[in-house]
Amino acid sequence: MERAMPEGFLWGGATAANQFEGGWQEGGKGISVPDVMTGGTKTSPRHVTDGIFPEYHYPSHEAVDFYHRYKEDIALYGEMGFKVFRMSINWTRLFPKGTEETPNREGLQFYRDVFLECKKYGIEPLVTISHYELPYYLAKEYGGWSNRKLIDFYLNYCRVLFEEYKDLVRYWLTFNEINILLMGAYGNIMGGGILPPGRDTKVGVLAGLDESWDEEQRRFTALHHQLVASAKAVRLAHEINPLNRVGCMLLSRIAYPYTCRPEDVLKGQQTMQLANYYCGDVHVRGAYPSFARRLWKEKGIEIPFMEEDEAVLKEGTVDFLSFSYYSSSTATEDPNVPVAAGNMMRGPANPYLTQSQWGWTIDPKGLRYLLNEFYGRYQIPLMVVENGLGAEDRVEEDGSIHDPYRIEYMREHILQMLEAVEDGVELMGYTVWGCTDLVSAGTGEMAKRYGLVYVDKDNQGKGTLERRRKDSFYWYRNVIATNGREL
Ligand code: BGP
Repeated sequence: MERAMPEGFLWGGATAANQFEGGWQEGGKGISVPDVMTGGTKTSPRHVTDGIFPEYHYPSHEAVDFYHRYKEDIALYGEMGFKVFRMSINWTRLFPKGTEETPNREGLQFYRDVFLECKKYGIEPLVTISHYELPYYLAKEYGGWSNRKLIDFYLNYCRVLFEEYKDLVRYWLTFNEINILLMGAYGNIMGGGILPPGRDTKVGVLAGLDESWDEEQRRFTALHHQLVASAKAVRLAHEINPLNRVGCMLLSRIAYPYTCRPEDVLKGQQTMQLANYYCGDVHVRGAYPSFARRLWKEKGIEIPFMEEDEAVLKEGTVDFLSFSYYSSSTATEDPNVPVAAGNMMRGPANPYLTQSQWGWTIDPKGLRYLLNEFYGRYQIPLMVVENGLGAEDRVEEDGSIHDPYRIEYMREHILQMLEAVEDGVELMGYTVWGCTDLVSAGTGEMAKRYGLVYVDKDNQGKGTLERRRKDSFYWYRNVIATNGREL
């Protein structure tokens, strides 16, 4: 049977401003939370510092310089035949502190130029409004999203975006991986802009991302505020332009039962319910799921519901659901099963699957499983907006880069998406993560490369920033040209 994606399928790639753009102090941009995050490695965590200190390397400051090279980058996307380019707006480029009423015109002009450049190649921008880029001022002075006032600052920012780019942007995502706020220190800082209490202030380090510091109540509060903000943004987007299509974005999670013991099956179910449906239900169905009440009670969490919230959530449901998918994990109630080190999702290693160089379990069939799970529950269009392989690449003497491992990873995942489409899933598109090499969010490294386009830059920040096509570039170009018929 010949398989292909549906007509109009949105093939493309995905990036985030703080990992891609650089130009951190140009054009009137303010400081955002990632701008105070140091580089780390596979084995040493990134740190958050209280301000900028010359002894540290901050990878977001230059990133890979999309700010100055966007024409060249977008031309390469045009060459690959992208239909869509997922990118995020750096909030601080428009509102340096986050509290201003009127936006910085230079920042607005930059994104206008980027969108116009996309249009030249027939590429639709898919814009993430908030991708781990909270203004540092809002984090420091307001306590990040744990403060309800952020809803208004965010909506003011959204209004400017929807009005300013009314004729240029159709597809929006309100928050990247909103459910990261369900996950410890990383969720607090990157997702919520909730900074840890100061310590070791001589070197300015507030906390490392792997530290056990956590504030569960504040995380759940922040998440509620984001969900309300997202619902209000959806309504606003539709009011300003009925053609706007607004989606949510989840960090998807699979937790296969480690054994068929009912205890493990339940544990797997509960893990997936919380990770996928706690936020998914609010976004798509307009209300928290039934299991949430028990969870809050058992954790002793109070959700700060305001009178208007119930109606706001009901009325602000999304047009489509998008998610990131890289790997799967397992779940067990048995404390004696060793937890696999380096397995990002944390759980016993799955003996049937292999792992990437960074210890992320590779599971293409999991993507089909997940697409069926989401579609079965929600019955709205889905989009895979992050997927890809972070790996080390080698540049050959003649300048070529052979990355069969990345092609293999993408091929297997696209095959499973084709299967899911056969299963009846309504799939809108696929944007491979980090289509041009960029800074890793988790470790702050350059060595963990996802790109189809190579960027000459190393972990210390050295390199010419020159772009080079990898083998995967040509392969993906053909996949797009044949709409998935030739893999
Ligand atoms: C997601 C983030 C991205 C991206 C990706 C890969 O969680 O939305 O910003 O970076 O993960 O993760 P990493 O960069 O840590 O390899």
